[in-house]
Amino acid sequence: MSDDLTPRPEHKFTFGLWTVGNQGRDPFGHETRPALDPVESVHRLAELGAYGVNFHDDDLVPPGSSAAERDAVVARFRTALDDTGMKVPMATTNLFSDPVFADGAFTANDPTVRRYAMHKTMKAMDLGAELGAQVYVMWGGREGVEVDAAKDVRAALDRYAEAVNVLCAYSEAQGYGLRFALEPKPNEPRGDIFLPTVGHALAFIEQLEWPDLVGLNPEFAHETMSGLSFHHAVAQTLWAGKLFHIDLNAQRIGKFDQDFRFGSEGQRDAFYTVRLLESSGWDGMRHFDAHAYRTEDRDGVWDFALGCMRTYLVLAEKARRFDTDPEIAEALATANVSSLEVPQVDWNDAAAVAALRAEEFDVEPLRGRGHGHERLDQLVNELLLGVR
Ligand code: GLT
Ligand code: MN
Ligand code: MN
Repeated sequence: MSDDLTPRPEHKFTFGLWTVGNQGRDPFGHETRPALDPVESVHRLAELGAYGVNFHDDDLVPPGSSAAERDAVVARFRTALDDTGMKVPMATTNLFSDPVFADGAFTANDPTVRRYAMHKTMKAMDLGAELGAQVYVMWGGREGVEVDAAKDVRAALDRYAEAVNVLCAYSEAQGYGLRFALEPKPNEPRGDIFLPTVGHALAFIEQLEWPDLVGLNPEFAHETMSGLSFHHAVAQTLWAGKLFHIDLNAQRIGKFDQDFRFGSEGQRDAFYTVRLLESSGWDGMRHFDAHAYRTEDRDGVWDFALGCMRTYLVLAEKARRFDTDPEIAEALATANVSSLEVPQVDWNDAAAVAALRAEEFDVEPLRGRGHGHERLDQLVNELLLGVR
């Protein structure tokens, strides 16, 4: 049965091979699910209505494969894509699992490790471009420290920028035209990771050789971990013209890296995020970087994947209702929300700036006014709880 909550390719939902393929291993326990064939993931996700899949180099081509083995894997995967119509909009590199990256990849103290990390990324970019990827995510999971004495942070940022510049140069030279999306994360697996938040990463981009080629891949869980608002992070990324990709999932503040099903926690932040994405006209992928609970078998994995997509569609529907509900419109007017869009002073007009300085204000009537936020917020609550 198909309804408004049935995912369809036009919704642009994507999953990483590593998400549905997650086997439930954690720092304390072994795998609870068998490995999943990427070809099966493509077929199952297509049946559920997804648009595409993304991967790390090692998710698709097992490390250590010969050139012939690689080509065979890619050919079989391409057949699955062709059979299902699924796309590969994004690709990335695993620069975190191999112990060679224990001290970092692009920011490892050892120059050979840094060169190897750039080389591995170039090969992964070849693979991604071959399968149609247009966005290249860079999550620097090992770019960080536990021991501050062992790393010069400013030198590490120089080397991080060097790597991004080199990879931009490679993409342009090959004619790949990739847009790079840096993914901030504050901690896990390192004690402190470089570029820990959206704000840090946005500032970093401005120091690069080709800032226009580089944007962000913010993740719900990563901003939430530090107690920050994901919706605000995405809004600022959009405002800067830097939302190149997005990782949707769920996370509770202060907990370990949970990567839960989208909307399973933080539903209000998820709602405001979906409303922002839908109302901004952003045309990127609605990508889920999450995995099923460790308690789940294969069936639970597909319940998880469908759940991510359905919750997005539920929240998009709630956002439409928010925008058409007359009582909410009235409460928004009371809160004077649209007035924030009106600029007050042209800073290029010296007379206007001087006039502001000369202006006299009677602010007394502005004090002690009610802004109606309680009523507005309760209306949002009731909308989300399904009683309006
Ligand atoms: C890893 C990480 C994610 C990143 C992925 C891309 S891999 O699962 O936890 O947040 O987005 O490298
Ligand atoms: Mn995560
Ligand atoms: Mn992520």
